[in-house]
Parts: sequence; structure tokens; C-alpha cells
Amino acid sequence: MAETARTPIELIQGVYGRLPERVAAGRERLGRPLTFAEKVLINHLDRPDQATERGKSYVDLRPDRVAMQDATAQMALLQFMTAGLDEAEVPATVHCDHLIQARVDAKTDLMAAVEGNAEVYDFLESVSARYGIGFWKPGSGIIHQVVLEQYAFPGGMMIGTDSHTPNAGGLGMVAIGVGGADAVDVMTGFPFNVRWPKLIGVHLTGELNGWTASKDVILKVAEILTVKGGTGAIVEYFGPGAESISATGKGTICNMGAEIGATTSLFAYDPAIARYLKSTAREDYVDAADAVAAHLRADDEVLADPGAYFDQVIEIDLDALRPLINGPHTPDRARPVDALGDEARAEGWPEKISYALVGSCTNSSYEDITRAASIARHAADNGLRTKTDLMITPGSEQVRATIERDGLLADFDRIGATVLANACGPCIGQWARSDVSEGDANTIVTSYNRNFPKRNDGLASTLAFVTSPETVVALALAGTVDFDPVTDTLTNDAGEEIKLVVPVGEELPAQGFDPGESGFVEAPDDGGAIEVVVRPESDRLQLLQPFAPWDGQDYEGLPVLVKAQGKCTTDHISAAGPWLKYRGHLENISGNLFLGAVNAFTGVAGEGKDQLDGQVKPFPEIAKHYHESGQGWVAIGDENYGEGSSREHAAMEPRFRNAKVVFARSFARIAETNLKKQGVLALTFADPATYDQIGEDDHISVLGLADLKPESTVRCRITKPDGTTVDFDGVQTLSPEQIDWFRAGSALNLIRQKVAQS
Ligand code: MIC
Ligand code: SF4
Repeated sequence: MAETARTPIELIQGVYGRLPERVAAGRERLGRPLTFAEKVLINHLDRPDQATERGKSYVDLRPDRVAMQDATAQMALLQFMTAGLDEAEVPATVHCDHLIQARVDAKTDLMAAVEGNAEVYDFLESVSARYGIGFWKPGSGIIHQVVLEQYAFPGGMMIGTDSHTPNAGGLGMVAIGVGGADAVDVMTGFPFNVRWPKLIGVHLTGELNGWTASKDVILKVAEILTVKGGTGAIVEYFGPGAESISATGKGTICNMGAEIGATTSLFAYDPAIARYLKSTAREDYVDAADAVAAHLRADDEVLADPGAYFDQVIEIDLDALRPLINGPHTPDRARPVDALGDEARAEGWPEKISYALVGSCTNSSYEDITRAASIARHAADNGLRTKTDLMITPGSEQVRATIERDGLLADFDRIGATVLANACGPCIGQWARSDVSEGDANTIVTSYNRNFPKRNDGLASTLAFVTSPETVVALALAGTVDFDPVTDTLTNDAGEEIKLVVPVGEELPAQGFDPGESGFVEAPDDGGAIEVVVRPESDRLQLLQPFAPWDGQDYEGLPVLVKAQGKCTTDHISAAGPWLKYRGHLENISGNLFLGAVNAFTGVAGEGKDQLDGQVKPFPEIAKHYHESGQGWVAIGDENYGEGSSREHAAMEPRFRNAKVVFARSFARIAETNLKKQGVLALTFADPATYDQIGEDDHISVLGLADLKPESTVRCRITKPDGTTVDFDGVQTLSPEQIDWFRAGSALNLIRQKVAQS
């Protein structure tokens, strides 16, 4: 059945139809009340009797939907095409948002993107039409905002090929960010396999007030839990404070749960969610949800004594929460906005702000924009203009059209802001920035979610700080981070001291949303005859060749391509920005492999020693040399390897270039799964100190692979240049099925076999 522009009510009724019975059975089986996340998961189990031990069992789940954005959809669909099916087995959509570069303004940039990316958009549109997948054209908005507006529903479950998919948790959905290979499993009719999560409860009391925004809730949670504190867990928000937050505000909080590594985050169904559904023309969802409302939240016993049911409980009093700002370089480094000036002076960070950016999938809702616009309006009325360039990216065409109709774009215009296309833009390095160059230390403030080095403008010398949209606007008016909008004043041209008013937002547009220009393309009922074109000479798209199966041999004496020092996020492994254009071409994008990784032996980013010829070269060149010489290799990471994005390129590139093993002190969830999916062993050091023992010229062996047992240790050996050896244990977390992926060479190879047999 061809995909529609919203989740069909029949699908939702199907999910709700089995919910009461499944929940009752789940309670009985576990012998205790259930949290909301548990109810949703239990309702989506492929086989209801599967073991569900938290943090231990791998389970098969049946998500209701799949969403893909253009930068990851290319690789996902190139893989899907090789499976040999006629249609995606589960409703799926593609959203064109990442490839639009911010240069001039919305219209000009969109036109340039449509022209410049024509080949990729044509591919995505035709492949979507061919396989019954819904297609959202460039300009229609950022994937997570469009999903929230059109597809998300309380108690549903989806996966998306983007780490911020949990945004839909704002509407009470279990929405999990995955690599493309997971999406291929589900689109080919196989279950989604994931570890049954641990549960972290966040108990919210009080109410947001003054300058404090929903963003501050997640900045606080990130500060408490740190970038890896949510790994393997679902974060469930509850309590009176939760009900006081709008649905889109909830979305912001869930969205940025990606920054703590959480599997996903969610809120229970409540009146705020119902209001949002109604205002986005989904009254029928509300009627359906109301009928099962008791199952769309945690059981009363859980709410009364959360400590007994969650693995960890965090208390946040919204009355006491203060506006926060985090950065640079890591999303868990938060402090109150009023403390940043002193800290910047102490650290030598530029206090002057070079750019201020509002938007991204995290913070571009109608409410966000109204709060930010209220500051702009008051400033303009009082003769203030920004002292820093300010750029705004609306989250979707619907939000853009509505804020234009309601005069909010005009408010921004009056203080000198520029409105960009409804897309990711500078959030993912799609920003043609010309005011500074590499080496110019400069500070930017954004309402985005990530602040890793180079992420926004490709410059390592840019320091990015993340805060709420209204605080970004206030800081843009001040031009410096040494400004507290709560207490400080600004001076206008007439020499008057102006104190900014407290931001006022409107949860939802009083006149309803203006849908704007629809960007949805429905797939034809029978797309079987549509030809999907990939030109052989294309430098942006390349058909995939299956990876070779494991040859049954141990890995002996492999050189270390890279030992990364400090953070090694997916942005360090496979950068975005200018490289986004090669996301559909595995060979070409492999030219960025580890360019951002800091070499632990030299402290220099992006280059190391080629063990075959002793020369110092960029990592991607060494990897290519090893690959072409048939030489396998390993990579070494520190804590939380692969933090950040879902991009499976960070696993496929090493695999393509003949990586055999990635060792790390710990892995981010999606990155670890992506490596497993592509047949690369992901091993953590049983003793974290082993990381320090690995030298530049050492070789590493991984032994006993023929006896690989689920979730066990693997014998490994470091051989030093003088021939001495150090044995150590590597810990792998492969399930029995994942061992089959390894043997087959990739999970996709196994799917191809299964599809061919059926
Ligand atoms: C991101 O925010 O890093 C991205 C770009 O949206 C990625 C996906 C990608 O790399 O394509 C993500 O978060 O998964
Ligand atoms: Fe796009 Fe940025 Fe959101 Fe990623 S975090 S989906 S790049 S807006």
C-alpha cells in the first residue's frame, strides 16, 4: 500500500486494539506494574513471550513506521534495493532536509539545493515511488518536525535513520534512532532487534517560568547524566511538571536525549499532547488515544513509588530550574547563562558572539518561534537591533507558513535577522560561512543540539554554545555571552537602557496551522515499473557490492590505523558538511575516514603512520592503501566511541576499507550496532588500561574467532615491534543472531539469503 501524508487511523486503531490485552499480560508475566515505555515496548514485541531482562535481553520488535532523512536514506535505500523486494513492508517516509546549504536566504538556498542535488533527489524520489515509500520534497521541513506534525502518535513505535528520531517521544511514541541497516531489516519485513533497555525516570515538579524553557530541562539532564549516562536506557518523564510542558517542548527534551546516548526518551499521553494533535488536524488520533488513555501512561503504582520501578530516578524542580547554556565541544557542559561571561574570561573564549542561530529539529516549533519572536518584537519596539548576525531556520513548511501569516517573521526582520530554508542548514555544517576562517577563534550560540568541533561551519576554531531560542535571540541583541537577560540591560541608539521582557510564547497558533505548500509526494499504487537510475559514472551515488563473508580465520597481526585520543564522535569518524554530498557513494565518502580523529600518538587530527611504507599520511589514504593491499586493520577509540549521529557511514567506510575490529573503552549504542551490522567486530577492553598499552607500531591479533560465543570475551594480543607480546581480553556483546551477521559478512548478506529463500 502506498504511503500517505499521515499515519492512517486504521494503523493506530490496530496498535490500540491489542494494547490493553498485551499490557495486562505483561503485568502478569513480570508480576508488577509497568512504566509507560514498557507498555509501548511490550505492545510491539514480535513474540510476546520473549525474555525482557533490562539491559540484557535482545528482543525483536515490530515498529509501526520507518523514517529516513536524505543524508542517511541514500545508503539505507541502496542497501534495501539489494534485498530484492517489491515494496517496503512497513510504512516508511523519506525527508529531504540535510542537503540544503545555508548561504543567502530561504528561497535562494532552496533553489540552489534543488539544482545542485538534483541527482540525489531524483534518486530518492524514484526509489521511494518504486517501493511505495512516502517522499517529502526539499523545503517541506526537518524530518523530526514533519514526523511530529504528520506521523507520530502516542503509544506508537518507530525507528528513524537519524539519532534525533526520539523527538517523537514528545507525543508519547517510542521512537528510536538507528543506522540504515536497521531500517532495512524493518522495511524488508524482519523485526527490529535491540537490547531491552534499562529505564531512567525523570520526575518533573513545578512549572517552567520566566526565561526557563524546555531546553533547560534537557540541558540539566545532560549535565547530570553526561554524554554516556543514558546509554542503553529509555528516559521516561513524568510528574506534574511533565504535564505543564507543551507537546513540542516535550519534543525538544526527547530530541536531545540523543546527546546522553539514550535509546530514546518519552512522555506519557496527556492533554498537551491531545491539544497538539487536534491543532495538527488529527482529532481522530485523540479520540482513539482517549479510549485507551489508561494504558498510555505509567501505572499508578509506578508514579507513586518510581524508585521501585526505574533503574534510576532524577528529580527536577522546574520552579527552581534556571536558564542554561552548554558548550563548547560537548553537550553535557552546562552552566547558568549568567555564569558564562566569567567562565569565558577565565578560559580565554571570545565573549563576543560572531553568529547566533535559532532553529534545528530540536527547537523550531511554533511555540519556540513565538517565544523568540516576543523578544525580537520588544527589542525592535525599543530601538534595539542585533549586534550579531542572527539566522532562523523554521522546522517545517507548516511552521514557516504559520509564523509568516502570524507576523512573526516580520518581528525577526525588524531586528535584522535572516530567515533560512526549512532544513538542517548550519546545524550540520551546511553553512557557507565567509566571515571567519580556520584559526579565527570565535564564539557562536545556537538553539541546536550538538556542539562538537567543526560541526556547524567546519572550523575547529569555532566554539559553539547551545541554549534556548529565546536566549539565543537575547544574546544576539547583546552581541556577547557576558549578558544575563534576566538582570542586565541593553542600550539603544537613543542611549536608553532597555531591559528585555520575559519571553511569552503561544503553545499553538490561535488560528490553527497554515499548512503552506505541501511537499509530500505519494508513491503510486504500483511503482513496480519505475526505473531507479544510478549512473555508473556518478560521483554521488554508487550501487553497493555485498561485503565478503568472514573467511573463518583469526585476525592476526593487524596494524593500528588510528588510535583516537579523547572524543571520537561520528563527526570525527565521518564528517558531515561538505562530505554530505557523498553520502550515497561509499567509495567517495570513504575519503573522509577519521579526518577528525585526533591521533593519540601525535596529537594531530586526521593523519597517522602507514605501517606498509612508514609514511605519514591522512587516515583515509592509509586506509585506502591497506584496502588495496588486502591488509586488514584495527581502530582504537576511547570512551563512548561513535557518540552522536546515526550515520552508518562511520561503520561502512571502515568496513569497505578492510577494517576488521574497532576496540574502545566503550561504545555509543547506534555506533556499536552499526559496526555489528556491517560485520566489523566491536570490542571493549576488559581492562580499560589496555588502551594505554597500544603503541603506534604495534600489531594486534584477535584469536579464537571460530568459537565466538554470544556476549563473551575474545582473546587478543598486542605484538610490540621488538616481538614482545601483551595478551588482553576484548569483550563483545554479540547475540547469537549477531554472530551470524559477523559470519555472513554483514546483516544485509543474511537478509538477502533469507529473502531469496522465501
Ligand atoms: C546529526 O544531527 O548529526 C545528523 C546529521 O542529523 C545525523 C544523521 C546523519 O549524519 O545523517 C544524526 O543525528 O543521526
Ligand atoms: Fe538536522 Fe541538526 Fe536535527 Fe540532525 S540535529 S536532524 S542535522 S537539524
